[in-house]
Amino acid sequence: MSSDALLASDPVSQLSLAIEKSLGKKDSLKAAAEDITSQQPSIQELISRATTQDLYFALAPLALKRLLAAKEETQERFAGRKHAFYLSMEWLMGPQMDTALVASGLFELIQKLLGDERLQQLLSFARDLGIGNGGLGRLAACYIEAAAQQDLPEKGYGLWFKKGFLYQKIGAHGQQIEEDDPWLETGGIWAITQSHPVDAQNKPIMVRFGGRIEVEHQPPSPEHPYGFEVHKWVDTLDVPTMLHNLLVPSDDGKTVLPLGLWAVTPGFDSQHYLAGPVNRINDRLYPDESTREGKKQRLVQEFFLSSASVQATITYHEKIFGIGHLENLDETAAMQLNDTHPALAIPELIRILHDERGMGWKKATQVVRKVCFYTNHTLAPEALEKWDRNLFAEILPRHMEIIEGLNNDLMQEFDAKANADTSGDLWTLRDGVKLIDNEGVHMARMSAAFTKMTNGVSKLHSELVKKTLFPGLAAMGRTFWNVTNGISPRRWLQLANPRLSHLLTETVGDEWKNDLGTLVEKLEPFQEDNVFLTKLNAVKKKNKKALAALILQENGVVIDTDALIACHTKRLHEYKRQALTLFVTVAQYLDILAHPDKERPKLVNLFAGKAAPSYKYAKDCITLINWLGNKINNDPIIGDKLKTVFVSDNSVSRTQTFVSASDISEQTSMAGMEASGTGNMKYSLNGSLTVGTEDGANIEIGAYAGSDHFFFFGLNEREVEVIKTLSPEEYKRRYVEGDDNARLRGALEYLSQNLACDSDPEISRLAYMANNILAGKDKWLVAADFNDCWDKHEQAHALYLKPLAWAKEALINIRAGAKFSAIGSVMQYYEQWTKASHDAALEPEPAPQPPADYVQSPVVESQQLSLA
Ligand code: NBG
Repeated sequence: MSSDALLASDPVSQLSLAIEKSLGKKDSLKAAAEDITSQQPSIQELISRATTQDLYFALAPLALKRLLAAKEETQERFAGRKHAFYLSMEWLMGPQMDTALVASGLFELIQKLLGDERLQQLLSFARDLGIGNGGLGRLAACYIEAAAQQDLPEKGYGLWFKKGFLYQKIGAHGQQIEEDDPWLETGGIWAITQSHPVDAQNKPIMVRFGGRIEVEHQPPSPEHPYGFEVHKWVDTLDVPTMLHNLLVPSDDGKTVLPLGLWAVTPGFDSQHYLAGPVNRINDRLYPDESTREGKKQRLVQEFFLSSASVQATITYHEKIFGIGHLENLDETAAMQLNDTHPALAIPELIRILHDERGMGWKKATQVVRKVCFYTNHTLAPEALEKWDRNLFAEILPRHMEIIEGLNNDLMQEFDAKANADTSGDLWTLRDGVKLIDNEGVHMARMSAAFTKMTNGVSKLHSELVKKTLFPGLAAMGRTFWNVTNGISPRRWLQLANPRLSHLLTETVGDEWKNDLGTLVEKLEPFQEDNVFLTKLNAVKKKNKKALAALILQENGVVIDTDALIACHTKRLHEYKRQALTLFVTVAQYLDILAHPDKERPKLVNLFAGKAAPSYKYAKDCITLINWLGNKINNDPIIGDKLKTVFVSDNSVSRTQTFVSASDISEQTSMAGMEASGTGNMKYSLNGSLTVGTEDGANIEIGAYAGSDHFFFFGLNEREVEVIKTLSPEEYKRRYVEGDDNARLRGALEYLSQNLACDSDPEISRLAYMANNILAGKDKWLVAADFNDCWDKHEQAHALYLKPLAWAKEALINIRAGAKFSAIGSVMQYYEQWTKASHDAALEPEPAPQPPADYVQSPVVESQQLSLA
């Protein structure tokens, strides 16, 4: 039997060989399409016999083969150029088949072969890749896509997680159930394995853990008249690496960027005391860190990502400049640290430069400060990573020393600055600069102090990062700047909303596909064009049908496609205040019962999002939403006037369906807490009106739309600071008691009473969520913002009753959303990444000073770091 025939013995191979053969014979896709069609009936027969799964596994390799060739070409073209190495713990990439078919040029052919319905089945067949979770992971994905579109040399690095983050199901009480995400079964096919990544000396890239430090005293020499100490990291657990590469293409498939996901080489086995966490490096994203073991697990994962990526970065440079020539590392590399998960890249780079390549300490820190960049994505104290010193020293003893060294340098620098400051004000900021204190080893401070610059992700957030998070470092002259987040137009308009894309292209041409911002001006004339506005409403209605089908399938609830759909979809967190939307929903329910004849649109309140497995409140919130949904959706008096659903297992794919069908985007965080948000941009770009606080990028979206076209509500960040200082009694008096707060009290009391008497203890337990607020215990100021939030919903509902007026507002918000293209944001980063290489030369190492305990003769001594 020939190998072809052997291969072709299963339906997947038969199909893929048949299509490949035709493609191979023809030099144009059109000709190939004709050829394939002329092979009929055989190929059509194959297709009609194939399951969606067969199609998926037959087509993915065909697309991938083309992308791989394009990746090789891209890499050749970029050889020698400065690269941005983008380090991120998570990448929320979303579906792969759609972009792969488009970029490989196969989309139209496959569409022709399969027809629309089967094509849709194919595109939605697989689970999204399980290597990401939320905000910063989706941002990384949008940015690498944008970099590919712009033909920029970027390489992404992350980790491979076999069990993903979590597969969310909903249990009998309405609670979140967490299962392993089986994404690999379908998603693994998109990764191309590189089994033995090597460095510029052809040695395998290994990541080291544990061990101890040996201090060697070197004898005096002309360069070092007093001798010097070498700190050797020995007896380490050396872990071999491999890479799973995903390919991120531009639409035209001419640029394909690699996203390398590090993994421990299979078969690695050890009896070392760190073997447990090392063996679990590729298990799951964000393991529960409420225990010491969990923390250890995360630190091990973070170092694995950081170290391997730093080594790969150095490899790229040394292949160009030779081993050890690293003073000009910034000519070939900018390393973007996406939050602090990869912050260990800083001490690891210093270790390699200083310990392994013999560069002076001062020079090494300067190189790091030219190469590394840091993006902060949160002000939430619990999310700012701090490591316990002992735990850190146990896993990374040499890095602990390096950070101690950095801390000494930093505090000396601070003290010099403070001494020179005549006002004396600086001293109050000193404690906030320390890299190590009672709380542990501060990753965010280290990142802001020892990178070239730090950015926040919206104007407000960047200001707060500088003023409230790092005031000491700002006073020392560290660079802080802002890049407001952006979203990928390909993912969040073209693929998420083909109907709207089509309408826009038909109306103003397709320039927006490359330059989203052009929609701002081009669409303006259509704000008064009723024909266009009617079409816009028709698009939304069709998209609602797809959403209704999803809700029916997932929740068994029928929704009316004329209803106003309000979406609150994002990770569950107290500061994001899903609870506020939930209380407003209760109030809407009670209002309908009390005033059944009031004129109002039918409403659907949709929630989606995952809660971290150890985050109890967030999980309770999910249970409560489902409990409430059950009550409302089954209340015959309510009928289809109000529906409330929680759609499980939120993902990029699901969010695409939500944003395309939504009317109201709920962005209800307590002001000052949401760094930026990108969901707010996605919903706006697809024509939702926002009910939101003055927080994160809401402020900028609202400014572009105009505040009359944006339902801002609640306290702003400065007011929040004031209200937070009220006593619980005063807070309660103002925001819970009295006639003004009757609606909120009604909702809370309804919850409190109905929950308390529920026979299911899992439900009655939840009464605390209402009772706390009734008692004035309201850290996230839900009560303070409730009335305004209610009012803005009422205004929105009234507007929705006038379809053309509503469509006009939707269009204004599409134009505002068009200001937030990831391409614009990436270009801002790129300008800074490439600027770095034109900086001044490194300062020389300071002249050696005799150490206090200077001794003439060299001695070797070994010292075990205390790990108590
Ligand atoms: C999130 C913020 C969002 C922001 C994204 C992307 C983390 C730690 N933070 O407001 O909560 O939009 O980052 O910047 O994921």
